[in-house]
This record gives sequence, structure tokens and C-alpha cells, in this order.
Amino acid sequence: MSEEKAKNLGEYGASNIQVLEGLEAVRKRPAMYIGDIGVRGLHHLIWEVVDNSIDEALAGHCDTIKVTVNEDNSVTVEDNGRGIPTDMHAKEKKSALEVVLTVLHAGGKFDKDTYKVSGGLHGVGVSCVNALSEDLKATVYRNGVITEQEFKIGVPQYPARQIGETDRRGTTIHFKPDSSIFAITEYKYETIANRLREMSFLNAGIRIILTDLREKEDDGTMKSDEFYSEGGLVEFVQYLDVSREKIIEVPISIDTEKNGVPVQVAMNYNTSYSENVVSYVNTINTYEGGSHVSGFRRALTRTLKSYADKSGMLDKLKLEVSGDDFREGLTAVISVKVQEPQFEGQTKAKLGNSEVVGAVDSAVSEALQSWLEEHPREAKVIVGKVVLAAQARHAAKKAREMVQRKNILGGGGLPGKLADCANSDPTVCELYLVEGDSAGGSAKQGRDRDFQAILPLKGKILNVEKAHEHKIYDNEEIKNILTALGVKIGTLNDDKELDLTNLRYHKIIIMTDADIDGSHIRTLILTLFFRYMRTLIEHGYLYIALPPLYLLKRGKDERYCWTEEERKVLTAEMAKDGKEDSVGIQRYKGLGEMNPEQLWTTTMDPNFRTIKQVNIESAAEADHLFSVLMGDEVPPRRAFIEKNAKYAKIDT
Ligand code: 0RA
Repeated sequence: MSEEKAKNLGEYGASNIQVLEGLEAVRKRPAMYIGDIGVRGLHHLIWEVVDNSIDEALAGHCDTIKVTVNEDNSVTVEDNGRGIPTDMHAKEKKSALEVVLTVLHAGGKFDKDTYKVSGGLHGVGVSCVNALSEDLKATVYRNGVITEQEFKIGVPQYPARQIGETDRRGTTIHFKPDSSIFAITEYKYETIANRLREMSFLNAGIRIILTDLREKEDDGTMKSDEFYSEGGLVEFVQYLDVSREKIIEVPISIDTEKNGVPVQVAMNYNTSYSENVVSYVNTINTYEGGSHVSGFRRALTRTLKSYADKSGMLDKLKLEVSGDDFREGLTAVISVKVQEPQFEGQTKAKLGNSEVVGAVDSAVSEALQSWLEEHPREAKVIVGKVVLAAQARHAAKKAREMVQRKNILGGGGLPGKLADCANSDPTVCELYLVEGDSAGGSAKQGRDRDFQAILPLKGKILNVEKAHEHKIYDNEEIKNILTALGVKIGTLNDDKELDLTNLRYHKIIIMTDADIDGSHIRTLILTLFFRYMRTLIEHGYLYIALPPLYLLKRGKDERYCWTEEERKVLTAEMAKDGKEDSVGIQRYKGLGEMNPEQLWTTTMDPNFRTIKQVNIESAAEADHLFSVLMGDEVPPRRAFIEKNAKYAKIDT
């Protein structure tokens, strides 16, 4: 341990060198414990602390968890559980509380009865959070007394001490992430809200309240949301499908255990054409699927097929029914608990444990079979939908073959609207998908034609949410995107990974206007990629261009701003003499207002531009947003727009 660190210890901490060396390991290699030291790792600290309270709730001792983001970006997590034990450990000569907070993986060892599974990066214990916090304070309300202890970078500042009496029970953990470890220390409300909402669906009956003390609502109250789900996964499916038109009133619900694997599934069918299966292992989202999803699909196909065969509804159908047909318009949430999960895949978001396939398969086939027998009317509606899907898939295949034949006959050339780049090395090439012909024209003039290609898109591209696959092959804009990319048509919406052998660009950059229409078009394009070319997002090839919002001018001094904050700061800076009204402001509503040079400098020059990489989480969120904004059902859309009206306004 370095001298400098030793100074930090204080007298109390110095007597625990061994423990501190454990926490030192966490500080040396934080990414090994929490994934990374970026925004994800920062938020991971909250998930870790909340997980402890959730465990206490799942053990039946707590029903409310409050999460508060404080003004200084510290976080307080409060629960009404039994409280972390505070009694003295005879051997270790310190309190159980201190052991839990300073010994790696000590969290569960006092309570062997509760069923706990540690998932992937989760479950590393609150001691990791402690090690990575410049300040952490634990307050325990237990057996009538209040006990507290404070730490700095994991080092106790004094032994746990009693500070008063109380009627309440519970644990409060307040921590401030260490700014010398985390590159970014600002918490994102939406990220926290999305995760807590998900947690409330995955753990029915727990109330989770989120409050942000950094931000006030328009009416002066603090920004806050309460997440509570009585119905769990069934409500999760209803949430995902809020604006889709269901074909069955109540989702099918499965809650069972097979070979020691707890399996929960909720599913429903809607009139859309896409499949939306969301899966979790130990409450961690497995974006890339894996063995639990395979087991589910296998059971679904086999059970529905055998039911449909028996019903005779497939007799008239001259076509073969495929697995895809059973999943058209399906929305499902799968949640399993696995003792020792193996995570694989590009982003470690795919479950590898092969024993889980069989467990989920038999759980789902048994439950689904009895559901079908008990609901003959609904079963018939589902089989009818499958038959339609098989017919439409056939039509799609024909359309696809037509397009491919045309491509071959017509030389299979690139789209006429594409201004391609000279370089042919995909790893350095970029494709800009640009809203509108006029901005497309500026981009063509402004670009570096060696490695930047431009494809202008006319108006709104097809809404893939509401169109069946074969419609996609009729749509000029989508055809152009696919041909320009070099992605082989025919592997869309398939189990197989998209074939990237002929992919022509490793950066695909969506560039739209900074207004409502622009964000609409961006969402349409995001949805196309999310639904049909997810592999490209998983590889990190998809980006969003960020054009500036303002140009400030005073004499020859010209500056661009990307945020409102920046505008304020720069205006003041440019008006050193205090005459802010002498600074001219141009608000960019559309890309077309910039000339080619401006577009190059601000948005396309790799040395100056900012582009935002699209990740699967944000794409999934966009997909949900999208179904809310553009689905068939009006009421949720109105509610959504009203709730977010003020954000929409900023956008215009
Ligand atoms: C171990 C034993 C007991 C409670 C907890 C851990 C506990 C930990 C956390 C972390 C956040 N909130 C928590 N609440 C409880 C209690 C054992 C007993 O009382 O018998």
C-alpha cells in the first residue's frame, strides 16, 4: 500500500490492512468488478446497491425501495428491510456491518436461507461500491437503534456507532462515486428510471421510488417516478405492447420451476408482423438471447405445431409452416434464474448454459399445452395468425427472389442516388444516411469523398413496425439502404446472423434534422436496423450524427453550440464587454440551412464532429418509444406525447 493511501486510512482503517488490500484490488481494476469505468460502470454502482435491497424484498422482509439522486450526483438507496446486522463479530473484532461493506462477496454470508443467484457482473457486493466511492455512509435502523458508519474509498473512518433510537427498520446507503476513478460522474435519470421500471416488472410487488434532486419539474416539484407492478411479467408484456393491437385479451403466463431452474414467461400475440422477445437471466437483460430463448422457441414451435396439426387448421394450407411463422406478432418476456450463469457473445449478453434449454423447453411446453386446451377460442385465433404468417412469408420469398433476380439481370449495381466513396476498405468507409435531397446535396459537396459515401433518403422511410416483410422489398428507400450497405437481402428477420461478408461500410451514420420530423425519421431508421439488422448495432457500426443547434456570431467570431448550456456559456464569453445582444444567434432547424463547408466542419469532419454510437439498449428503447408513438392505439400515444411535450418543444 502506498504511503499516500496509508495517510488516507486514519487510525481506524490502518488496523485493517488485509481487508483494505482486497478493496485496493477493486480500485486497481474496477472494470473487472463493475464492467467499465464509463457511464455504464457509474450506473452499475446503483444497480449493485439496489440489488441488495431487492434481495431483502425477495426474502419477504421489505416492500419499498427509495432511490434518490442528490444534487452533487451522489446517490441514496433506502429500504425498509431488516437492516444489515450490526452485531460484533467475535473473531474479526468488527461489526457485521463493516464486514459486509469492506469484505468482497461478504454480503450474503450472514443469511444462508435466502435464495440468491449472482448474475454476471452483478452480485459483486456492496463492498465494491464502497471501494469506488469517495464517500459512503451506511445507516441501519434495526432492533430499535440507529447505527451508522462512514467510509472514504472503502476505508472506515470510525467503527460502526450507535447514534440514536428508532421505531423504523431498514438500511440506507449513501454514496458518492469517486471522481478519480470514473470518467463521467453525472447520472442519467432516464437510464436509472428504465432499469428500475424493468426491476419492478421482474420483481412483482416491490415499490421502487426514484427522485432526482438535481432537477425540478415545471410546477416546482422534484422530478420523481414510482415503479410498482402487481402483475410482473404479464404487465411487462402489456407495457411493451401498449400501443399494439392485441389478438388475445390476457397474456399467457407461465411461472414454474424445472430441474432447479425457476422459469417465468409471459407472452401475447398482436397484429404486427415482428417478433419481440425480451429475455433475462437473474434479472440481467440478455439482448443476444441464448439457451433460455432457444428452449422457449423450441417449445413454442413444437407445442403450437402439434396443436395446429390436431386441430386440422393446417390441412388446407399447401405450404410448409416454419418456426418464424409461430413468432410473427409475438411479444414475450422470459425470465430465468440460473445458479452459475455463463455469459457469452459479442457483448456477454447471451446465456450459454446448455442445461437451461431443456428446463425452459419442458416448462413452456407443459404450460402452453394446457393453456391451449383450456382456451380453444384463443388457440384458434393464434393458429389462424400462424397460417396467415406462413402465406405472407411465401409472398415475401417471391418478392425477395424477384428483387434478387432483377439485381442480377440489371447488373446488381449500386443505387443511383448513392454518392459512393473512392476507398473500398469497409473498415475505414462511412455511409451517411441523410434526410432529404437538399441536405444530401450539401453533404455530397462537403464530404471527404475518399472514405465518405452519401445516401440521401426521400421523406419518411417505410414504417417496418406496421409492414410485413414482403413490403420491404417494394420500398425504394429501404432497398437503396440494403444495396448500398451490401447486406444480402434474404437474411432479414432471421435466426441466423446477418451476413456481413459484403458489408461496404463499418460506420453507418444517420444524419437528420434537429426537429420533430428529423427525430421521427431517425427513429424509423433505427427501428429498421433494430428489427432487421440488429447485428450491425451489436458490432457497433451504427451511429447518429449530431449537427449543432446554434451558430453564434459577433463580427468575425463564429462559434457553434450543441446544447442550450453551451449557448449560454459561449454567448457570455463572446460578449466580454457585457453586450450579449450584440451576439447574433442562428438556430439551425434543418441540415439544409448549413452550406457544404459548415456541414463538413461541424458534423462530418472526423476531427471535429461528435457522432453518437447506437447501442442495443438505446435501440431497444427507441423501438419501444416507436411503438408508443406510431402504433395503432391512440390513448397511450396521447398520454406519452402529453407527458413528454416539454421535451418535444425543446426539439423544435
Ligand atoms: C444479511 C442479513 C440480514 C440482512 C441483510 C444482510 C441485509 C442487507 C442489505 C443490504 C441493503 N439492504 C439490506 N437489508 C438487509 C438480516 C439477518 C437477520 O436479521 O436475521
